[in-house]
Amino acid sequence: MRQDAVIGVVIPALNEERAIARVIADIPSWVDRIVVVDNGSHDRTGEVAREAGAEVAVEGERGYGAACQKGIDALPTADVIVFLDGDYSDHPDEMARLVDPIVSGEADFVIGSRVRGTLQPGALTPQQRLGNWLACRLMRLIWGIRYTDLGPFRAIRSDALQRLEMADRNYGWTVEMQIKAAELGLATLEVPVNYRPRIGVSKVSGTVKGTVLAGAKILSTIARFAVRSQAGEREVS
Ligand SMILES: Nc1nc2c(ncn2[C@@H]2O[C@H](COP(=O)(O)OP(=O)(O)OP(=O)(O)O)[C@@H](O)[C@H]2O)c(=O)[nH]1
Ligand SMILES: [Mg+2]
Repeated sequence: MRQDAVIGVVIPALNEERAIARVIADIPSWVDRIVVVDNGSHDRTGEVAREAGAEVAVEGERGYGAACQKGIDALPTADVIVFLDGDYSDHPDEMARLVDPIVSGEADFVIGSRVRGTLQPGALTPQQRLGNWLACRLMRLIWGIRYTDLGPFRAIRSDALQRLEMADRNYGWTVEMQIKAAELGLATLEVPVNYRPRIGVSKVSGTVKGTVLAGAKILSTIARFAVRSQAGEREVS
């Protein structure tokens, strides 16, 4: 069934020259296109990715969401889009777990949950685990949805993704996708994925600034959508 669908992978990458070739090498051979979005790296990320066989798109605006959007724009003919980090924390060889429920028609959107899988020591910081837990708890209270993670390794049908009209340009991207998927009633599934410490220097979770900025953006995104959904409910009632 996978061969009947065009599968595209988007890898946002900022200064990942040490990790990116390994990420690409572990992507299953049934994937049709791999787009590494170089987000203004100062190292050889783009060249290394190209040498490893990926297409490279360049996004000048810094930010995880901006990079993901650029990758989507590069894959207009894909039926399924998989998002994967470029730091070798995720296990690309586990991609079938995410893609198979979509090509079989069971799900529109599949999130790899690192909490349900095996987390190697040090792969997620305590602050990240707390932040993820809190975000998922709030989403459950507000929207009644049961997510366990905001994991970056995820797959979605392209037509469903278009309907989400994603807008966030940085750290709110993953949570925005999950909230909008719930609001639109997408068939969503969580599957366990394993997670290991990144290769290279931590940019977000290992720094105080990154942790605070990402945490604040995730919580403010939840608050903004909660207010909007309350207002929407008042309008219809
Ligand atoms: N931080 C950050 N990452 C970006 C950006 N653009 C692309 N990325 C990539 O997005 C992915 C996730 O970023 P990471 O830095 O791994 O974030 P994290 O997993 O929360 O934290 P660490 O792995 O500890 O740095 C990586 O593949 C980055 O290279 C950007 O503007 N900022
Ligand atoms: Mg990472």
